[in-house]
Amino acid sequence: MPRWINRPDGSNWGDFGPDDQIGRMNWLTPERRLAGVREVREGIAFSLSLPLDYPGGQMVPFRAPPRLFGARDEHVCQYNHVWDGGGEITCDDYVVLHTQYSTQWDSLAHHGRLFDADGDGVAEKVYYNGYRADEHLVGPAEDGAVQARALGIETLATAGVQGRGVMINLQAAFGMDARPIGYDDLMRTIDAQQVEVRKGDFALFYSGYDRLLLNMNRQPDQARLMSHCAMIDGSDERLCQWIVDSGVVALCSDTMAVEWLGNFGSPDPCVAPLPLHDLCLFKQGIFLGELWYLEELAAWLLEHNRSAFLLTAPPLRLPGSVGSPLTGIATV
Ligand code: UVW
Repeated sequence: MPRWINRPDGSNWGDFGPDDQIGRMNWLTPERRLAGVREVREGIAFSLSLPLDYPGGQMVPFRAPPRLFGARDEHVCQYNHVWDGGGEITCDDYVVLHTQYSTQWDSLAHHGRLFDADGDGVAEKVYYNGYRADEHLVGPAEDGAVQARALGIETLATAGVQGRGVMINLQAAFGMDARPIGYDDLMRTIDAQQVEVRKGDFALFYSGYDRLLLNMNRQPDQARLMSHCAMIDGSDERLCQWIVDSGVVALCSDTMAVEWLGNFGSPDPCVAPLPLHDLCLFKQGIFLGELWYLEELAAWLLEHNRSAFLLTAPPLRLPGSVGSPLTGIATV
């Protein structure tokens, strides 16, 4: 039985094969990686991760900062532990880590919707390419355990996340005020900054949110964050069409959600809270990278009148997880 008979309007389900789980990342070919390598001229590398205990606190109530513990068996904690005999000491630890707390990749399992994929007249919970809640995205069990048996982040980890990145510097174009960026604003910025976006690229959007957060020193001021920074607006249909047509394999930014959050929490049921998540993760298989640290890379590129670089940004190969921290590297 096929997983779906109906595919959502504007989706590419099935175009990369009936069992595809990486969507547009299929366009990250050896040729596209070589195009990324050709952007390396100086050998300077930029780390693109925040410290993973940022933003600090619980801006999203169900996401908490990482907590480290000493690893132990029933007898002893292996932390500052002196071995019997020669006086050697060892430390082992483990971490309780919300995979989407800080700098992260969203897998295609992060966001789905109620949709009648099997054509029986009843909407069911489905994800990219018709993968289903309970059958493929399993849980939560009584003890809270969950597992993505399809679309988990390991699908991205094994896709070889290295290619040509392009920076679109919204902060340089629009400053630090909160502003939804639609198609016209985006085209003006791309032209002014001479950004050449090609099929198979990673598109990075810099807003200045990372610096705001870092200056808050793990005590994020939500109201201040919400009243700052330009972000791309998924309610603009022409902008969405540009994302589809551009051929990019991922959208990444230094903000919480990549997209403008002005409609999030609207009581109007016709207003989609996260339209870009819907377009990218559910319909098109375009991965989203959030809360990346982009400040130094964006400044360097601006100063050197450049916008393209080699991006190397694999997630953890953590089977069954719907997201992952990462420490991406941009090489210019
Ligand atoms: C938001 O937090 C709104 O986005 P995400 O769930 O993708 O992190």
